[in-house]
Amino acid sequence: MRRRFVFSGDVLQKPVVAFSGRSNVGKSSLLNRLIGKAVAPVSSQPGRTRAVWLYETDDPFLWADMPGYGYATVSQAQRQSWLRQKLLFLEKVRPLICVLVDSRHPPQRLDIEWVRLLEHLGLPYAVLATKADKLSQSERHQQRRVLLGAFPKAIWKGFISARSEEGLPELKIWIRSFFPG
Ligand SMILES: Nc1nc2c(ncn2[C@@H]2O[C@H](COP(=O)(O)OP(=O)(O)OP(=O)(O)O)[C@@H](O)[C@H]2O)c(=O)[nH]1
Ligand SMILES: [Mg+2]
Repeated sequence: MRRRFVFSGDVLQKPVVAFSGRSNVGKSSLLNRLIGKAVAPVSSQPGRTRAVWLYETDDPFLWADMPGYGYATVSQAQRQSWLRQKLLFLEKVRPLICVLVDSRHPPQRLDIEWVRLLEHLGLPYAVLATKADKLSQSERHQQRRVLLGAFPKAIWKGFISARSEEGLPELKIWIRSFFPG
């Protein structure tokens, strides 16, 4: 890893892949696995990532870890401030977005609203069903159908696990192919 910095509204020199989703869904854990180093702080308490953090590696693009949405433990003022920062980031940077959803639950209202916002802005997005290590075969089967129905416009979909590393090689290949150096 070369450096990490908070998005401050400046123009960036490289394209960006960004990880978004509900608080605690596993964004920072996934980023650490993909980069191959524990650079992003992880916590079992929601609301750990408190700004849009950018990570520069040897890849020809930047990785972005975003604050989560959807947890009442975070104050209303804090949520508003994160939302403003996230909107500025989406509009100015126009990243490739990965929307992480918990594979054990059906998509939540806030996930659907987030995806609608991305579609409204014309941003391409992938849907990653996280913590797949916790799914039984029958749950996986069921969830596959639910996700296909809920996110027909996603340009890539897959089950992933930062714990077992399921799905990560394929995801890495797909992200890298999106940004040919
Ligand atoms: N079983 C399992 N647990 C995971 C996985 N990925 C993350 N976790 C756990 O989920 C919790 C939240 O992980 P984070 O990576 O901090 O989640 P986040 O989405 O970045 O959360 P915020 O920054 O608060 O929005 C931690 O306790 C992780 O250990 C996974 O693939 N499998
Ligand atoms: Mg985080």
